[in-house]
Amino acid sequence: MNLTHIEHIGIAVENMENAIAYYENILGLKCYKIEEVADQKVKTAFFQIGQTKIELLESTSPDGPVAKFIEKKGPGIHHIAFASTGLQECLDDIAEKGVSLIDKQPRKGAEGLNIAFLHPKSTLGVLTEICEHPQN
Ligand code: CMX
Repeated sequence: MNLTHIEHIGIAVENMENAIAYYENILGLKCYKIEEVADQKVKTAFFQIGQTKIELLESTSPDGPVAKFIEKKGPGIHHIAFASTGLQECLDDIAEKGVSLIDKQPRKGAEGLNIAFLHPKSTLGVLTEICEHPQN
């Protein structure tokens, strides 16, 4: 098990344009990329801060996970993503310890990362993502 740092924090937003304006004009960060992840039914926007990114998430469909999250809990922190080296090994280790995995195997996420989610019911209510740069 080798987690190295917080890769990003995912934040569910209702309106991407307003959210980008807040991060740029109030906090002085710069949005360096907007990317749609079709299979997750989200549009994402990224800001770098140190080794970590902020990932804004706007749903592209009323039945997507981010739309459902906002409906239940309102906008706000949606997930935390840890960078790892050896993602499959991490997942096997976590599963062996009894935590339920949403993704048993890595899949492709935004920014070309290999990613997998752990179920929030198994992780003290925090949707947790483990990710890995493809070259690791
Ligand atoms: N954080 C904490 N709890 C969450 C949650 C989140 N982000 N999303 C859902 N939940 C909770 C709900 O509140 C609900 O709890 P209760 O039963 O106590 O009400 C429970 O999980 C089930 O929620 P649901 O709305 O019925 O949704 P589903 O069970 O259909 O799906 C989940 C929940 C986590 C399995 C699903 O959202 C998922 O697979 N998420 C991973 C993928 C994802 O979130 N993609 C978007 C981001 C993509 C990206 O970053 O690129």
